[in-house]
Amino acid sequence: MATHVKPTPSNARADFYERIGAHSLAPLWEVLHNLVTPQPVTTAVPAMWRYADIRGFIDEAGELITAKEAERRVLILENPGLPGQRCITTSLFCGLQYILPGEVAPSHRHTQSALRFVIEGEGAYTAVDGERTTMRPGDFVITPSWTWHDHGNPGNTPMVWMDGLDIPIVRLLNGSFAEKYGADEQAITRPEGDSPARYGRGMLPLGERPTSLTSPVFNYPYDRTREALEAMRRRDQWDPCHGLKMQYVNPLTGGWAMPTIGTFMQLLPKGFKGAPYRSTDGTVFSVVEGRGTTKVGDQVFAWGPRDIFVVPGWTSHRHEATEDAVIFSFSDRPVHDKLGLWREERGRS
Ligand code: 1HN
Repeated sequence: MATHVKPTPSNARADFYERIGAHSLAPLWEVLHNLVTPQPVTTAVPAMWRYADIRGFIDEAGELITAKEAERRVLILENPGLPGQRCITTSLFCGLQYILPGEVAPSHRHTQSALRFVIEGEGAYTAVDGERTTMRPGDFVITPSWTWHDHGNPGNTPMVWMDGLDIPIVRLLNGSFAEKYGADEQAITRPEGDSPARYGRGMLPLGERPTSLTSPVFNYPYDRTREALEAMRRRDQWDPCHGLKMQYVNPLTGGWAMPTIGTFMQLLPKGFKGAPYRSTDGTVFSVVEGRGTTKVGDQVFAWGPRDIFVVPGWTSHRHEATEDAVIFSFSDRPVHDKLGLWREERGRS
């Protein structure tokens, strides 16, 4: 396949293609090498959104439209290589959502799964299926497919979080359903803290079996994540490419927390110089603490807290940290896993 020779054009062939085209037929031999490539090919490109460069636009959006009118006041992080496609990789959506004190983003549900990763501010809550969780910076919060969800900010600071959704995956499968709840806020049926008590303490209600493909823990708070990384760093378990990288799991299955999106938190110690790495899943990184650089393809992104960058699938990258750095990331790896498509390659740039 690597040394494919394009068929020689001829008038007879061109005429044939035109005639069969009128019958919704096309010759595979003209396009085979584009359909079945020797390696992954994507027009998505590496890109970075420096928080300081875009924060002003988030404020402006807050003056232009309310959360209620917008339904979700989100600025889409659109991959420059996928113009108009409203996604950050070919399989994932990413946006920054803004909710001001006193606002409510009205309740709805959809078949797309969503994650929130809190970037700035605190005190807003998200409600999922009758339970609220209050969000703080660094928290990873899940909205499972087809669950009612609304957000509110009863506090006094504006909040910004990153939204990650599997919109392009659901679109590919033509599986989008959505509906509005009919009131701004859904009925609350369980006290805040119920889900972490049942599922977030390394214990489970006796005999409980999974009833959903998504983790029942819907907020993985940053203080616990950070504590785990800090405790682990005392031992020598650094990966040459990833530093100390943890995946978020569903305690009922031990598998991914979400069926379509893999989520991770990694610690790169000051002075870390990572080896080159690539894998088939495309990854969005959101820096929580520290500074460093990531070389992605031919570009070097110098990052600091709250910056977001994207590494498309099968694109070689290497991290370096000039300070202790903590980075959240999400990717389409669970889908690759389930379909037997996931591959990685270490050490080659
Ligand atoms: C959505 O429902 C939320 O619920 C955020 O907060 C971002 C992007 C596209 C479609 C639906 C939310 C979204 C979204």
